[in-house]
Amino acid sequence: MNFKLTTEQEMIKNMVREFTEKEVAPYDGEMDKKGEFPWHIIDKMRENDIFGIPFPEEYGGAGADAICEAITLEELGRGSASVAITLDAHMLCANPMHLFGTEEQKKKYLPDLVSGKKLGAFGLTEPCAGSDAAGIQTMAKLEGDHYVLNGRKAWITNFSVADVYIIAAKTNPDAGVKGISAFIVEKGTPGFIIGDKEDKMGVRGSDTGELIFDNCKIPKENLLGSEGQGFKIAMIALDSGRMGVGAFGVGIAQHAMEEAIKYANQRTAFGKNIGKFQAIQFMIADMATEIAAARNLVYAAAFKRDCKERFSLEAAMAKLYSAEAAMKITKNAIQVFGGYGYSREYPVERLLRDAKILEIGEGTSEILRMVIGGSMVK
Ligand code: COS
Repeated sequence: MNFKLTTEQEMIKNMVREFTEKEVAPYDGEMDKKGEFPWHIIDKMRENDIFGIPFPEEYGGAGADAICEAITLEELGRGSASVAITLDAHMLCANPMHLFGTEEQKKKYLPDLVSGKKLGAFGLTEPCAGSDAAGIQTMAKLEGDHYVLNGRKAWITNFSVADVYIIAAKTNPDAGVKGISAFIVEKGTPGFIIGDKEDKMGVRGSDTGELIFDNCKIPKENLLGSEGQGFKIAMIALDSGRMGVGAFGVGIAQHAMEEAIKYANQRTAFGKNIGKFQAIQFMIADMATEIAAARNLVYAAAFKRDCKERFSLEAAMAKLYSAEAAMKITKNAIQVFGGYGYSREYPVERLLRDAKILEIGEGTSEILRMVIGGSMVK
C-alpha cells in the first residue's frame, strides 16, 4: 500500500488545480447567481482534455486510473461544485458505455464523450422512484427492430445540455430488478422531449431537469448490455458516481476550510487574529482531519476499482462520509466568518448550499447506510 501519489497522479492533480484556479473558480459565484450553465468552461475543459482522463487511449483518452478520475473531480469541486457535478453526471454515461457497450456502440459514442464534444447524462430517477430504483415506471417495449419508450425521468443532471443519454426502463414489469434494461438514447430522437428545469438551492450552474418519453422509438441496437441487465448496469455506474461525489465533496470541504483559514488570519477580535483562538483552531483541526479521512476513503474506493474488484461498499462509505463531513465543514466555515459568513458577499454560504446535494444525489445518506449496513451484517 502506497499513500504517495504516482508521478502521473501528481501531474494530473497539478494540471487540474491550475486549470480550475484559472478557468473555473473565478466564475462560480456568477454561475450561482445567474443559474446558467457554464458553456465557456465546458469548452476549456474540452481543450484541456479533462473529459477523457480515465478512458483508454484508443478512444482518445489519457488512459489514467480511477484515482486520477477522483483527483480531477476533487480539484474541479474545489473551484466549482456545479462544474464537478456536471462532469460526474457525464461519467455516469461514459463509464457504463465503456464497460458494457458493444464494439460498435463504443466506436460510435465513446470518442465524442471522451473528448467532451458531446455531453452525457444518466436517467434512472423518476418523479415517483428515487431511492427505490427498482420502482421505476418507464417502459420499453420491443416492436420489431425498435424499442418504444414511454415514461418520465426527473432530477437528471445535464438533462438539456447532453447529447447522449443512458436511460433505465422496464422491459419486463413482472421481473423486479431483473426486468430493467438500459438504453442509449440520442437527443433529437422523435418522442424524446426535454422537460422543465429545476430551480435549485445549490449547484445552480448545473443543468437539472425532467425528460419525457412519448412513444420514443429507438433502434434495437441501442440496448446497452442485455435485456434485464439494466439495474446492475445502473448500480455499477453509481459505484463510480458515488466515488466521484465523494471526491468533489472533498473539494467543496477543502475550499470551505481554505476560506475559513484565510478569514481567521485576517479578522481580529479582542486584540488578535481570531485564528489565534483555540475555539477557531479546534474547528479547523476537525476540518483538516475529516477532509484527510474523506480523501483516503475516496482513494480507497478508486484503488479497489483499479484492482477490478467490486467496490460498492467502499464507494458508499466514501460518499457517505465525505457528504456529511462537507456539510459540517461548510457550516463551521460560516461560523468562523460570523455574520459575514451569512452574507452572499462571501462564498461560504454558497458552499453550504452546494454541499447539501452530496447527501441526496446518487444515493441518499440513508440509502448508503442501508448498503453499508446490509453488507456488514451479511
Ligand atoms: N454492482 C453489481 N451488482 C449490483 C450492485 C453493484 N453495485 N448493486 C446491486 N447489484 C445487484 C445485486 O447483486 C443483485 O443481483 P443478484 O440478484 O443477481 O444477486 C441485484 O443487483 C439487486 O440488488 P439488491 O437486491 O441490492 O437491490 P435492491 O432492490 O434491494 O436495491 C438499493 C438496492 C436500495 C441499494 C438500490 O435501489 C439503490 O442504490 N437505490 C438508490 C438509487 C440511487 O442512488 N438513486 C440516485 C439517483 S441516480 S443519479
